[in-house]
Formats: sequence, C-alpha cells, structure tokens
Amino acid sequence: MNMTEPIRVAIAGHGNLGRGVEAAMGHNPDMQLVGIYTRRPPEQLRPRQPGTPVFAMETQPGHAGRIDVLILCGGSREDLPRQGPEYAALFNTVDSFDTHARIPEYFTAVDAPAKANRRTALISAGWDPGMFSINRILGEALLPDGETYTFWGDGLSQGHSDAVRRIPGVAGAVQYTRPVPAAMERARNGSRPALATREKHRRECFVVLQDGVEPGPVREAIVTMEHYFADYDTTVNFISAEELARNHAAMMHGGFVIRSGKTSANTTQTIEYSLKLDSNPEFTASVLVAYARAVHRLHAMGQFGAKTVFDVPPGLLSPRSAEQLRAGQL
Ligand code: API
Repeated sequence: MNMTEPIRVAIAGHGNLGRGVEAAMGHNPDMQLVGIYTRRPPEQLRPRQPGTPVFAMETQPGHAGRIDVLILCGGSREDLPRQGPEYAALFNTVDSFDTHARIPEYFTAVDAPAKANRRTALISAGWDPGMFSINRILGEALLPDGETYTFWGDGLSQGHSDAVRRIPGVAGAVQYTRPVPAAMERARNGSRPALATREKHRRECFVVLQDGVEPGPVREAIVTMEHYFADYDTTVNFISAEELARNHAAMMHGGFVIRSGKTSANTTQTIEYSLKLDSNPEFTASVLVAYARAVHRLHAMGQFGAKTVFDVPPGLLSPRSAEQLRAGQL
C-alpha cells in the first residue's frame, strides 16, 4: 500500500449520514472525497466542500476503478438490503446496517458477492451497532461472570425515524428514545437478572401526515413494527410540518454500555463506556470514515468478504502506522 497517496472515498446517499461523512472527511487528511452519488438530480445537491463531484446514483458501477472505498449512507429498512450486496460486488464498502436481528442474514447476503469479486465489505459500523458492540464483547470477555446493560438516549434515533418516514402516508417524522431513569439506576447498581427491553426504554414519535391521511392506521403501523417498536411502549404524536421543522431539528443522542461483574465472591468490577452526542449522524459518520481506512488496509492485505467491527484490529483504524502506535500510544 502506498501511504502517500490519499485513500479515495466516495459517498452513496446524501441524507443526514452522507452529510456527516462529508464533515468527517475534512478531519482525515489521509483520505480524499472523490464523489457523492445521489438519487436526486445531481445539480440540486449542495456539497459541503464546493467542487466535490456529484453524480447520479446509476453512474456508479462505471466508476469502480476510481474509488478505493464506497461509504453506503442509505437506510437499513429499504436501501441497504438492496445496495449492500449490489455494491459489494463492485467496490470495497462500509455501511451502518443497524437492524440488529437481521445482521446475520445481511452479512451472508453481502459476503458472497464481496468474496466472489475480491472486495472487502465492512457492515454494521457506527455506534450501535458498532462501538457499543465492541464494548459489549470486551466487557463479557473480561468479566465473564456478570451482566451487560445498554441504554440509549435521551436522543433521536436515525434508524427509527427513517423507519417511520417510510410508512405510506407519512410526510416527515422523528423518533426519540427515552431511557427509563429507574432502570438506568438499577443497571448502575449491577441489577441481576437483566432488565427486559420494555422496562429500559420508551419510544416517542412526532409524525407529520400527508394531506388527507387518517392517523389511526399510521399509529398502528408504527407501534406494531417488528424490530423497531413492537417490543416497546411507544407514544405517537401527530404534528404539523412547521412544528417538526421548528422543534425537532436537533439530532442529539448518546447512551452507555455498562458491564458489571464479579471476579471473586465479594469483588465487583464495573466497566462503563458512554457517549454524549450533539449530532448522532455526524458521530456515526466519523466512525464510518475511520472504518473506511481499515477496509482499505484489509483489502490490501487480501482479506476479502464481509466483515464486522469484531473482525477489525483497532490499529487499522488509526492513520498512524503500527510502528508509530507502538512508540507513542501503548
Ligand atoms: C435507539 C438506538 C440508536 C442507535 C444509533 C443508530 C441510530 O434506539 O435510539 O439509528 O440512530 N438503537 N443505530
């Protein structure tokens, strides 16, 4: 691998996450943003950095030789199940597929085309799944006799908001994840047994309907949605487009992973990893960009196929070489 040539990165999809990747690229001088691919008319898109080339999504397969890593910024419900396998045949990719229960089948769908075409495809990066997943397995490996607690929020879940927006009749929506304070307290005190899903978080949606759409069926479609809402107590508020724009533009999020365990009968050890995010999509994007660097290196090492964050050594995320890291960071 030539360390002096920048890694050529492109973005597929220019929503909140795609814009976050643009911002993150500005902080990583060893990488260069060589294109943004969009489903909208390319001339309507305003890149953060004027002069960044913008292309129609369908031109992408013809650009395979110009892109080292393609970052897929679509949603998990409808975009990635289609785009992930398709683009993994043509490019090295990074995505943030975040439907936890479907990750095994998504991995298989991406792995086959990536292996067949000698590409490297890192799936399900971000913070959860992603950094939180790493902290969960570290906690469990280091403290086998214990309990793990993941809490999210208060904050705006991009995945849940996107899932609501895809319901027919919905013009706009956001979803807030509200942790239950008493449950957080129990987790911090090492409560055993583990808490049930419904005890830990509530979900609150603010939804704008298209003209003439009845709220009842939309509410029903939300609260019964598998993998997103069915296991939670969910409140749905219908509001105007003006109110959505005025009161729900901030995209703060965060949360923590706690592992509490015993190393001998009366000895408790606790590990906590916590995030406070002003912008959920910008942080997720920062994670994706660091993993794009790792994917480029894994590909150069001949490690083809689908990968998850568990398969990537942390040193590969850093712009520094292994020698530099040994000298200054251990
Ligand atoms: C929640 C979390 C958010 C994880 C972060 C990311 C997102 O329920 O708020 O969609 O924003 N699962 N996957």
